[in-house]
Amino acid sequence: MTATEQSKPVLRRREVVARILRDRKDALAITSLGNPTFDVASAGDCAQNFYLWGAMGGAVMVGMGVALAQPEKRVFVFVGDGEMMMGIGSLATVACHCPNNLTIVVIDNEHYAETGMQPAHAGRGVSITSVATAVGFTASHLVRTAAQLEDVIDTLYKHDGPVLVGVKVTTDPEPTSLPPRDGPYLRSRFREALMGAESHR
Ligand SMILES: Cc1ncc(C[n+]2csc(CCOP(=O)(O)OP(=O)(O)O)c2C)c(N)n1
Ligand SMILES: [Mg+2]
Repeated sequence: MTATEQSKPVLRRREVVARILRDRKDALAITSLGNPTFDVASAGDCAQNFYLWGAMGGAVMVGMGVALAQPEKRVFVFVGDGEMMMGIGSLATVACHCPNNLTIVVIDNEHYAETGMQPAHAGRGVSITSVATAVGFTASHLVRTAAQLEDVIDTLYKHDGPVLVGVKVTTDPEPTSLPPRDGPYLRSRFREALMGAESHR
């Protein structure tokens, strides 16, 4: 395989997210705006999902708060590479707090797909997984193939400490998959799933 072939992503984002969440049990999922929200909804909308329809750059910090408040549950944050770069400093904050149940999955298409596929940092030599390592993550992996994804699944669910995995995916269009958009409804649904029906009274 040539260097050019190797650098062209082959994984489809919907398949990657569906695989990661296949055996999620009671794991929680926080998503960044746009396509990562659609990926997670496509894998199965449920009360354990909390979608951020805005707040670009904030998803990792929301996920860290949930992880610290729910130490018995695995908390996944699915973010785009653009979102992750906007909130890149949040990785340092995660490393400082070191929640042992937080897993960040960067769906890295090297573009801002949602707004028209403008080229982003990750396609210009910026390595998000290297930033995670540099700030102190003890598990940070780059995934380019289905086999590499299988190799990290256990780590994503079981690593004792924050995990970041960057998954290089294609820019191929995916089918529309729109979950509920109503913020108060999503908040109440998520809270009830964690704390019971009386929690918001
Ligand atoms: C503060 C802010 N700046 C810009 C936008 C516009 N915007 C919405 S989604 C998006 C691109 C997100 O890219 P990425 O996180 O990589 O997700 P992708 O669609 O590529 O999967 C942008 C720039 C926004 N919503 N908020
Ligand atoms: Mg992107």
